Amino acid sequence: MKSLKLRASLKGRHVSGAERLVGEVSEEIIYGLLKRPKEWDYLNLRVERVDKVYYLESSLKVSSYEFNSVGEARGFAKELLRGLGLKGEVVELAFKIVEEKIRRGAVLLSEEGEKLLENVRTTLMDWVDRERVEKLLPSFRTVDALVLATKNIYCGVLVELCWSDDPDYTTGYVASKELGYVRIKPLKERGDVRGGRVYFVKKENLEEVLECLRKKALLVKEPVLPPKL
Ligand code: PML
Repeated sequence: MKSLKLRASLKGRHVSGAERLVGEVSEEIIYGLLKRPKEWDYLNLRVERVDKVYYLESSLKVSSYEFNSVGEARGFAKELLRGLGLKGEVVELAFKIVEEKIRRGAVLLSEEGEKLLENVRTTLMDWVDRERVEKLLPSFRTVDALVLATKNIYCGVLVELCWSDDPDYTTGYVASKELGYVRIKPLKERGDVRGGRVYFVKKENLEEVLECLRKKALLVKEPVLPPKL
């Protein structure tokens, strides 16, 4: 297999990242990646051979909730996180981290709210048949985020909180083994460029989880979807 990773920036600021894990590199795949960033002045595309790939039958189970305001949507997301056993102050910290600034990669927190690591990237994941999955999901962001969150949970992340740094994309999600992939809209106001990811992990599993997130190549076969998304 081949791993393709694209990173683009504008005036020194990261604007787009995308990756694919494919049998063969085609012009179409490269072109598809190059079209991703809206605007850039630096773009890097890295191609690497990957010798061992693991397969997963199905993604996290997807559900979707839409609210009238960011306040209500965040309230719902916070309730989900508290329902998983996280303390109120730790949940608030996770939200503060995502909305604090534009970040590269995820911030890893322990269940007690201790900051374990920053700038962590989940990498080497894709769909077995991406083209088919693209037709089933509402946006390319969902296509990427669902496979990323599925890999996170597979690797031992307990809970993930995420929303995009794209000012036009306000849907975010909470993901965990128990909850699945819960899409929540709007987790931020339109026009806001802040966004990011927080992963909760057990401190004692940190090294193992990181090794998996960074090194284990994973292809997912089926997205598990509700009757209506
Ligand atoms: C991102 O852009 O990195 C986050 C995307 C969140 C996708 C939420 C969804 O539509 O399912």
